[in-house]
Amino acid sequence: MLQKYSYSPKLRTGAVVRDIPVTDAPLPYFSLEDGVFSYRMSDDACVYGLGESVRGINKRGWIYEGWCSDDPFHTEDKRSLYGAHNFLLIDGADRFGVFFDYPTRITFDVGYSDPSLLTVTPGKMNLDVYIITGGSLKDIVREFRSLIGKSYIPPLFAFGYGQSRWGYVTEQDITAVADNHEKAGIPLDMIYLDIDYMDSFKDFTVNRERYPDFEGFVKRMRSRGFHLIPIIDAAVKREEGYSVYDEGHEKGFFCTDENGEDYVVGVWPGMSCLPDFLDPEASAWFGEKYRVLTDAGIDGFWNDMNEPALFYSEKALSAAFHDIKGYEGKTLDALSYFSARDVFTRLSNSQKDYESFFHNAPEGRFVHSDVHNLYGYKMTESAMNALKKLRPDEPTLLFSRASYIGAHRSGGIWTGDNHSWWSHILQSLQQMPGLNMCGFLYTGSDIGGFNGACTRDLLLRWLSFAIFTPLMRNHCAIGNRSQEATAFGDTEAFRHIIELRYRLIPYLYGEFLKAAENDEMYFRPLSFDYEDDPAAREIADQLMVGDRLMIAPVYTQNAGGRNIYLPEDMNLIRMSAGEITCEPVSQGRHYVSVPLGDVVFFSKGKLPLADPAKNTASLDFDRLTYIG
Ligand code: MIG
Repeated sequence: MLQKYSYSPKLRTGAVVRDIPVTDAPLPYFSLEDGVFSYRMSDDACVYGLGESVRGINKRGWIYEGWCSDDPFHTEDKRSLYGAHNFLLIDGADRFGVFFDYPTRITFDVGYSDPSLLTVTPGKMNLDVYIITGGSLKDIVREFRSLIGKSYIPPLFAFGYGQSRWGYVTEQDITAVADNHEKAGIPLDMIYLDIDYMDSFKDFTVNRERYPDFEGFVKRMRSRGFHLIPIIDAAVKREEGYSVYDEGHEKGFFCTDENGEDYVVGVWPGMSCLPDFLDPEASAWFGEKYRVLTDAGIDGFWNDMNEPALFYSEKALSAAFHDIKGYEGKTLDALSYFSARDVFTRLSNSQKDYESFFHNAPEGRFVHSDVHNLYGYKMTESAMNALKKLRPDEPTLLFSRASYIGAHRSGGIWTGDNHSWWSHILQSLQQMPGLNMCGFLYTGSDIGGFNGACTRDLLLRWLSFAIFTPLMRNHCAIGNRSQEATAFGDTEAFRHIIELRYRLIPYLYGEFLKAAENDEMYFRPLSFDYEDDPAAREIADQLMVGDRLMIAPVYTQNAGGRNIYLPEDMNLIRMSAGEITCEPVSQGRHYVSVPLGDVVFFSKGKLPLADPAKNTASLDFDRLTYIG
């Protein structure tokens, strides 16, 4: 059963697609006092959900915030990451799902202040609350997903392997990636273009020194089997004579300050303006700009910096230069030195800036801080609405960094700037079910880690997990050690693992399509499939993938294997040096040896395997063998 409770929302977020009449019945489970929703959890209750966040699959014991944040340190003490996914699924004495449709900062204290209390605090009482009850955990998720609408389905090539790096600058850099993978026989479908392909970081431009014949280059790479996937940033450089800026400025399509002047912020291109994605006309205008790249043969994009991330604002920066003068010539003690240093560091993503610019939504004018979590979502929607018109015959690959529930209909997301840390393999695994609950099926993390130095063993283990994530992209930040599958000398082990991904695509893509069509989860915690098994409830480092597969990846350094739990008898499938074997394993706990370079997973029934292929286009879906 699905019930809607309404507390004077000020605008339609667009998260839900079904019109549900507001019920007169009192809100169940929660008491509501002074703008705080409280629910007393039974001792055994698990709390699932909250999409992209830190910590375990069971969210109990920590405090989270729905607040889209550009934060490149995904440590346990954080409360929010790039997405705001306000859905919880409680499974204890009561079983229910609850969605808080609220466009700005909201706090979820899941037994952090009081171990048995769940409290949810929106800043203002302008929201809708949906409560879903009845049936299994899977039934509740299905009902929620039918409320928020169908998940985005990417083209088949998006299930291939992608190589990315901030720091590939020229056409030659991209060609070298293609050559190296070809030479090593490592399958590859996508090569990503980060901000350096642009002219001075201006959206919808191409640096013609670095790509003298961009259109020809895109075509040549396509004929070799590679899709080039450029990045688009949210903010538009303020530069007279740059048509995107000129048009946006003239038509009033940028966010404005309290006086109606364009609000100017510093991001990669320097002083820039923020397209007002909440204004339907501005949204349609920005989306149409992707044409420059689709006309050049581009069929996929990633949207970045759309929390929106702000390094500083023009106003705050000039105030900071004024403030810093006050310190000059003085003898600073430690505290005043630190406050001097903070004059600049505190400028980034500041609440004060978010409170200083405005949107023109259909419902009226809103200060950004009241609608913050919709920005990335509406950018994704702007892009996909246009891409459906620009490329009507084929789906376009699209994923975003920031998101809100609703964005899952228009694109996927990646999980942002993680690190080359072993703990981040596990974190990525633990984020997947929560994201899937909220409709984000096309998702994955930066394989090998974005910041920090990746090692050969880390990349092998990370890939062994990530061959199961729909988005499978190796990406890292500028200045780091190279971490391509071709960067660590011997490439054989990498080739075998990535080849296995391609062999599994008929199963993985098939299960993905089923999950999207039937409003189901592609990745599930074991407890969703084995509700009556108390041991399954505690497993936080294994996942079900589709109907018939279970993964239990190794995520610790120098481990030669790991402990696993089988909720029922299954087949252990092992890929070792390209050879695939299968043996039955009985229900219960086991230690499984997984030498570096081997991949081990489990099946319940037959799995189709394609022949090895160098890319998705050459996969033969008619010639399958079966294993398990
Ligand atoms: O401030 O475009 O998360 O994937 O490589 C950093 C450069 C901006 C952040 C993205 C990352 C991308 C990087 N971007």
